[in-house]
Amino acid sequence: MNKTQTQISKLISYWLRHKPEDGNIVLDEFGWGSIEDILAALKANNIESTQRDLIELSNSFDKVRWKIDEVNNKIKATHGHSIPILQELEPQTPPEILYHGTATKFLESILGSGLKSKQRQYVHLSETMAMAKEVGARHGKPFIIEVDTKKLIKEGWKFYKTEQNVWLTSEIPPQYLDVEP
Ligand code: HQG
Repeated sequence: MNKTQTQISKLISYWLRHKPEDGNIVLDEFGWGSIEDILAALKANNIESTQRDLIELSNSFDKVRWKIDEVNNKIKATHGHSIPILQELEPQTPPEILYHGTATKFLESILGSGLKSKQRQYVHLSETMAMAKEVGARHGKPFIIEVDTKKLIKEGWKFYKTEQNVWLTSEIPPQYLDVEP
């Protein structure tokens, strides 16, 4: 993916996850928007693109970020939302341990107030330590927190699996986190 492609994909993800109104895009309650609207919003930014281009762009990512419905010509972000969307997915039983990748500089605060979703609707968890490490490295020196999902499910937490091993859940208080700084 060249730089321009990266910029285009970030712009689309920004509309789909955070600010659809900036692109005059209307998302439904599940976060779906019409591809036509996205293409029009790109055009308003002097970017000529087609549905096929969007599919190719999506397929070029290092991980799944968008879901494209080619029958109904719709697109949605699979995760990362700050705008509230309803989950179409049923909650699923995750592996007994999931991992949250963060940065060492956040540890003290996480130990005090737990894992917060911050700007996002959900806390994001990974199935593998390797992926959690990558997620954490976006913020600084990575640190991986193990999350005991079995215990949380007993206490009523729900876990949603997005397309590619990204799990979404609600905020987690510190007593449920296995953190040894
Ligand atoms: C941290 C990317 C202080 C949290 C990724 C994280 C993911 C706290 C940061 C997805 C805290 C928020 C989401 C507390 C949590 N005090 N810091 N109490 N609780 N934090 O970017 O999970 O590549 O909003 O640990 O791969 O890093 O864009 O969340 O470090 O799947 O598709 O606050 O975004 O996906 O950062 O990333 P973020 P995240 P894409």
